Amino acid sequence: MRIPICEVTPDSERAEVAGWVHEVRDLGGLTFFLIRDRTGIIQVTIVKKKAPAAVLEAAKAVSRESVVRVAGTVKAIDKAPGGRELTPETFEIVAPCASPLPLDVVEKVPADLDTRLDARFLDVRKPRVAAVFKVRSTVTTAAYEFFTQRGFYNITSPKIVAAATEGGTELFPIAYFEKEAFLNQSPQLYKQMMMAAGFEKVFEIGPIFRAEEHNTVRHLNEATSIDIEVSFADHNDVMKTLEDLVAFQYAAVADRCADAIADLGIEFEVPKTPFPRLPYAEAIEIAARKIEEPIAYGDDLSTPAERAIGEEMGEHYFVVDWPSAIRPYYAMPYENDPSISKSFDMMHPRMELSSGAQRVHQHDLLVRQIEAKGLNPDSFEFYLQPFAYGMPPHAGWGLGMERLVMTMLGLQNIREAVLFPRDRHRVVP
Ligand code: AMO
Repeated sequence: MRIPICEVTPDSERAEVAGWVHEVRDLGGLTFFLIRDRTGIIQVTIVKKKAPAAVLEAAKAVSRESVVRVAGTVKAIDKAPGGRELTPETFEIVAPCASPLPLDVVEKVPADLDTRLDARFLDVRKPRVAAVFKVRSTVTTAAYEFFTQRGFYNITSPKIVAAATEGGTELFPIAYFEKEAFLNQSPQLYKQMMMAAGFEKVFEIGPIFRAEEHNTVRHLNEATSIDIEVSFADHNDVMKTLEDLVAFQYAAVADRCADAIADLGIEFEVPKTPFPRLPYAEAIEIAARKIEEPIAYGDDLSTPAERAIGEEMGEHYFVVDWPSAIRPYYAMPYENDPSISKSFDMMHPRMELSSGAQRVHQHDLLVRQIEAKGLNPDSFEFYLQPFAYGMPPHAGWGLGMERLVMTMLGLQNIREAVLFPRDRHRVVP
């Protein structure tokens, strides 16, 4: 019976493995194969004088990256990967691989990101690339565990919607029978409506769509957002939940993904909580001191500003107390100074990872804030209605999955954290 390659040890007597032909080295009388599955690599050694004829025939015919199934005896060998090798009694070609390969899986020939993404299924065969997705899988699973432990309901909100959530122009229109509809930018309105439904603590991990034209290393047109909303909570409560989640996800990766971290060759540290809270006004002062371009109170944090502040902070941190003028209509203003809102961004030194706020839960104030942003309350009727029927105070945030994984693993481009990224130029594969 086939076993995962990682389970073949120097003490094993026999083993049957299946996987891809990673490398072939023919030394005349000896041929070495490296066979790879998702758990590891094993050396298969064929001594031409001793091997059965059928094994020799298959070994001669097989091309790199073909799928093979090999069974035989195991011997401890110091120099081989994992300290053992397999001498095959049977060697079956399960699925041949055409050549030449569009992409070199052993990375002897480096490929640019576009070539890699064009042949993504082959690219992900590289252990170093597969490691990213093993980590991402753990980051996702850990989030489900965290929220389940804390009594959150998992919700799924519609991705086909009629109104903009964030009020911007970043919407993808779609043909929806005789109407126009859009791909949703954020579960924002729906997770808030579930507070009126009495769910108290909800989370969703799902796609968000943003028709942002710019092509950067940290924007996608389809991203994954980890969203929460909590009733009877304020911005401080949900900031605590956010830093706890991020630390929990890092700890899960440290605990369960040692092999992936080793494949990636990175230093991995679980961030310490609590993350510092940096008031927006102070963040602007730091940026103004450190960057060349002018920046003043009331401006958004530009990329160079984020980088300069991140350098100074050197760890995860929150920027808190943003001017209401540059936050969405749903952010709650402070009672004693409505020009500032109970909103925050959570930052990695490299970039923003999350935005959130205590929300406006009073119907009339919300209508006024929608109007103040130049939006039409009529197009938010379905959203506004619950606010008139017993909406508790609530707060929440959205955390970008790809940016979280990108910064966790020190990836240069956000596309590396997505299997099949969608950007300005890429809708295939
Ligand atoms: P915001 O628009 O700041 O907030 O998004 C929250 C987080 O989602 C990620 N993100 C993206 N990642 C990659 N590419 C994109 N185009 C992209 N857009 C967003 C980022 C960002 O910090 N409704 C609010 C959240 C809330 O208040 O609950 C919202 O969507 O990591």
